[in-house]
Amino acid sequence: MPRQIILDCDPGLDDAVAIMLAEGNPEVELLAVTTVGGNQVLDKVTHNALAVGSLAGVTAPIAAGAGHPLLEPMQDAGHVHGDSGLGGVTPPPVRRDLDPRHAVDVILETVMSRDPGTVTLVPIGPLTNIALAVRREPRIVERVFEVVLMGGAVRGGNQSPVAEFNIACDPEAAQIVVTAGWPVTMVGLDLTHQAQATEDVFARIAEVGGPVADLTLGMLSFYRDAYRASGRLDHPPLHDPCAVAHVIDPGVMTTRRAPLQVELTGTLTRGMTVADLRFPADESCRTRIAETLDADRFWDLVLDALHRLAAKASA
Ligand code: PIR
Ligand code: CA
Repeated sequence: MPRQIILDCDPGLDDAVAIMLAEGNPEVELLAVTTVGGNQVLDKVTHNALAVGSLAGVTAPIAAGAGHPLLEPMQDAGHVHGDSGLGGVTPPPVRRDLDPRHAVDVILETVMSRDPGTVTLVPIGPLTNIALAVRREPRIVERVFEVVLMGGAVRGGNQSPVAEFNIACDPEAAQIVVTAGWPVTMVGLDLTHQAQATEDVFARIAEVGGPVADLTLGMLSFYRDAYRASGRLDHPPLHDPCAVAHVIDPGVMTTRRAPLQVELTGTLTRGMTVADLRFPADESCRTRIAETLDADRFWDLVLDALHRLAAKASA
């Protein structure tokens, strides 16, 4: 049985690759793709989800959610993901419809209509939709199998010295999600910075060929330039596919159980994910932090998915 997931995203260059990994890997079944304002405004990320979903052959519903965080003003990451949210590439043509429902309704209807303990939530943008879903129907907390999110950081952020972008965009939503009581695995920057697209990765993607590889290379080139321009990393980290990879193959990374909360009131530290790593956490602790990535295994998963999508597209 493939793992059934809802991918809540803000595409976004690395989100686009996460969609392709989820669609291209037979171990996961996409039940829905939902969008949230983050890397770009809601209209743009929703368009991008439809465009990437069209190219990848996503048949699951795609639905738009919250355009603004619960409390913070909306701030995008156009400096990294470009004005369109997909970097410099021309998005593929949209060949499918947007689901008319709100993302929160899609999440709730999907989780509540399926067997308990079967649906995994994979949020890879700000956590606004997931927090709204918890508040609207708290019973989803017992019903969801687990939440595997990309966000947060233990050893240093990208939006501030201590806060990661997805959490910093909507800290209140993040705190609702990580303290809800369901199992949460936080795949944060500590882990995702080990998923850097090196020259070798670019070469392997080029070998895939066809529109899927062309789109991916176009996006990653822009993403690489953005990381180099900021002086941060020479090889861009593919944050969001790491969360999907964990669902496909938990052995692709090590995780550690740790109590987790989000700082909401610090003047310098708002949006920081505070994990208590001082002692081994006891068994009742339901939050985990991702630590070490098996990068070779990770890239094999990404490349395998791209090959499958390319084969599907040319079939
Ligand atoms: C990536 C992101 C935001 C800012 C930067 N500099 C880089 C997006 C990614 O889509 C990912 O989900 C998360 N936010 C990483 O911080
Ligand atoms: Ca994202």
